[in-house]
Amino acid sequence: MFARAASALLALALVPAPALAAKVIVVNGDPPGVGFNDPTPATPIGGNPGMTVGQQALNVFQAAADVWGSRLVSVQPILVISFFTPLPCDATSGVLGAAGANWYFANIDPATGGKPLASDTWYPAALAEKITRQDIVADPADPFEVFSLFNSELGKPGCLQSRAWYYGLDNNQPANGIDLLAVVLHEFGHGLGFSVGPTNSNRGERALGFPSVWESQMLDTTTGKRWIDMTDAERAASARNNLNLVWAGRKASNVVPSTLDFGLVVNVLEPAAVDPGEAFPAAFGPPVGPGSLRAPVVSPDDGGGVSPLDGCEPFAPDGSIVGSIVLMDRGTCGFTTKVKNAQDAGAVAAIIANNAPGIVLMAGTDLSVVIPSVSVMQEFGAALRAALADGTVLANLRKNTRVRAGTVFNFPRLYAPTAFAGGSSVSHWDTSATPNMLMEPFITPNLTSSVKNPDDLSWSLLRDIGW
Ligand SMILES: [Ca+2]
Ligand SMILES: [Ca+2]
Ligand SMILES: [Ca+2]
Ligand SMILES: [Zn+2]
Repeated sequence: MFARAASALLALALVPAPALAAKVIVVNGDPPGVGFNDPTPATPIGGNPGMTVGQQALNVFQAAADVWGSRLVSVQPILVISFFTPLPCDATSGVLGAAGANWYFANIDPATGGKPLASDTWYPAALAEKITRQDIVADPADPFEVFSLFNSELGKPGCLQSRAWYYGLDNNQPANGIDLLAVVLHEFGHGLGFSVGPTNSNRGERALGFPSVWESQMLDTTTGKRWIDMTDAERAASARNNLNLVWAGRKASNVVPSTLDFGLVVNVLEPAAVDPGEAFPAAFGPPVGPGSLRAPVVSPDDGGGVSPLDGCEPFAPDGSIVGSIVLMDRGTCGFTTKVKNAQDAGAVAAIIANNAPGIVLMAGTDLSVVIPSVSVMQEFGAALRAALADGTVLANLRKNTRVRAGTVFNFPRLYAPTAFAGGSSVSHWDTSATPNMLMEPFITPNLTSSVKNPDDLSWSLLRDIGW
């Protein structure tokens, strides 16, 4: 994800037009035979009537453009140059797409009927044109407000070869399909302004010394400072302050209760000295129910393998686990294997402690899992083990009706893992948001085509920056 920072430009006056839904125009940047011009015959699928792969791709992009266009208001058309091109990829993981504002503008005077931009502040091109109500041309040969790239190699040998783009418009992709519509909606979101912009979030440095329009709404909940008030070093540290960097904009915060589920918490009842731990639901098995699941926590020895605490081997069927919440470490085997081993020994729930910093979300499918399971952070797992070493631990696993998943102080978290991830850190929602949001850094299977609450938070963030 990269974008140019243009230097400040002077404005052109234009005749104002009435406020309308924005027109988002997809510009096909592909050469003959590739991507949008791929002539390979295709069968209509999922509401997409295209008869070639290229036509189906164009239809998906236009659908994404229409979703965003119907939500945003601007008298200026938004030109999105789009390409299918090889992006970094291997057999099991890869970059699906990348996008950004094609230009950032600062200090543009408004046209008639327009409004001024905050001074000395970078705005993504489409938003700058919306607010100032004019076409801002930095380079007549490159008039696009948004650029976007999509991986042309997906599904080919060596690039996520077991997967394929799904061209339907109904979010109904098969298990191996990647919903192109969701990916395009996500990438267009970046291009329209879901990005910290020209501020370098790795080093905290600003382009030409100006903050981006994001910085006044980015709050570090550890220091209580906003990015706009930080030094470069403080911003770089905040970009790595896992779970403690939030979007403090009012519009996004207002729709948190209607959009995000309650968070999960492990409350330790005995011993009282252990603080509660945030918990993250597994993708398999039943959800944690509405009531409290109260039980002793145990950490039984599984008798073998790489570690006796990893739950990868079946537990002895001696009845000692029956009715308990089983604590296991992440690693060595799949999450469903661990939870199934606990279930088979009579556990009522399972807690998997991460073996690395940050959050792990437990993926997997196993319809025979009938007990709820959650992951917790490494530190909390260590606190539980320390308490177990001293004696009995009694806990309840429940929804936290005071905290929405993926928020602090009701502000949604931005993705800020301890190990900075270029292209992912800062300019996404944190993965702890539940249900999964469109603008999380990794695609998830159950996204809708809505960018608005109560399905999604991305439109509300864009409203916070002036859309
Ligand atoms: Ca323009
Ligand atoms: Ca083991
Ligand atoms: Ca999530
Ligand atoms: Zn992204």
